[in-house]
Amino acid sequence: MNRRKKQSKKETTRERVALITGITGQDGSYLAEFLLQKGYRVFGLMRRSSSFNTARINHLYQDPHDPDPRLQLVYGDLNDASSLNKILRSIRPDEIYNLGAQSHVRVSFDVPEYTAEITGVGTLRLLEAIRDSGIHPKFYQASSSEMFGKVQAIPQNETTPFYPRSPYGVAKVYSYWITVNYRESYNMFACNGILFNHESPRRGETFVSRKITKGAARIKLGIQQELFLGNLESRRDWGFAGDYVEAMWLMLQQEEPEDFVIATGKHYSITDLLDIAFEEVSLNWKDYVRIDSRYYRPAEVDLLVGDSGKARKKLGWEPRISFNDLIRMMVKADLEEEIQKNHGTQGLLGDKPFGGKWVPAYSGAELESVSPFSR
Ligand code: NAP
Ligand code: F7E
Repeated sequence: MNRRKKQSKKETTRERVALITGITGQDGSYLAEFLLQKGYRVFGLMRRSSSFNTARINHLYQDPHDPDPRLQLVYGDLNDASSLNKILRSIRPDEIYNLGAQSHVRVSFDVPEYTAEITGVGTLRLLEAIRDSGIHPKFYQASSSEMFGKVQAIPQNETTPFYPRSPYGVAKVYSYWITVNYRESYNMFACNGILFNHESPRRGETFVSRKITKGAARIKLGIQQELFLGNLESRRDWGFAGDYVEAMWLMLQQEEPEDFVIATGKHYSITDLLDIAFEEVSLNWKDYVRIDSRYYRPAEVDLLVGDSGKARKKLGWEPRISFNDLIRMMVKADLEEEIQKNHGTQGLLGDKPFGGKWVPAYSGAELESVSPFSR
């Protein structure tokens, strides 16, 4: 408690340093923007990849030869404790945001062990690295509404029991409890943000929202003919990622570390999402959507809807962007991106884009990897 108070006092007088794991992901990119605007020096932990994985943060990139770069990327991996130790000792961050994860629920059934390693044990590695380094940063853990799984109450809040329905959900429950345990055992300022689904034009292309908005845009442009989806009945509480990263930061600015549910409190089905996305391109989704059972999960989460009353009251947080506006924004962004990518041509949103001649070597089914063993 005293240490925490002293820490907050110090923070007002010195430049704040943040470390983000998962900086190349959707949330990492929005959070990096947000913290840079607040004057933080931001370090991003990035894993080595044979192809570039920095598309979402290229606009923030600063030449490392710059005498005072505000954003710096460091190689590391949540699977590699020695890299985490080294990074923490050299950077000595004031705040750590653990957003890195194998974050795809369907894929977690294909790679359950890897998901447990990164999404679960990765959090423990980071917490241990904090202890080993002897620093006292505030710690944010990206917990998930998927932990509620087969929901035990509607809506879900901070006291709702967990019932995860996927290897991903189970791994997140581990990370949630190890974060609570380190808070209670070692007096760490460690918080869980239990975030419900949040999307944006930067959302990974195999999550259902982006798959649909991209599919609608590509179908409108004549690049794709069909869109293959799984279960259209499930319902989710979808918000805008840009709103949600602010909540992460607010949690770490409190006097005491606590866990918070972040959600809009409204839920919609996949068919609602389809209605809005295809209406934006003046098409009827029923003419294009096909069901592919490979996109079903072995165990589904039927309904998630959060009660973020605690965050609204204690953090003063609320979502700004509505579901309708979010999906329309994503479709518009995908139209622009596809036009740029496919011919750099503007103004081709007529009935027969590309003169109706361009034959795509691509079908919607390729958007999401599927396992031959999947049901
Ligand atoms: P995302 O776009 O899938 O980003 C995941 C990030 O983790 C990427 O930067 C990825 O790097 C990185 N990563 C993956 N494996 C790693 C490893 N072994 N070591 C280090 N980094 C690794 O996910 P997101 O939507 O931004 O979500 C951010 C976090 O919030 C995740 O932990 C997710 O599980 C959680 N969450 C998300 C939602 C949501 O609706 N978006 C809701 C609740 C919780 P690459 O770019 O190299 O793949
Ligand atoms: O699926 C159904 C699917 O993959 C949403 C992650 O960010 O949010 C995300 O997990 C729903 C599910 O997100 C397809 O069965 C139908 O019911 O977009 P999703 P998710 O599983 O809710 C939570 C909060 C996280 O923490 C995760 O990291 O849509 N659905 N057809 C489909 N889903 C996908 N992906 N693809 C389909 O074709």
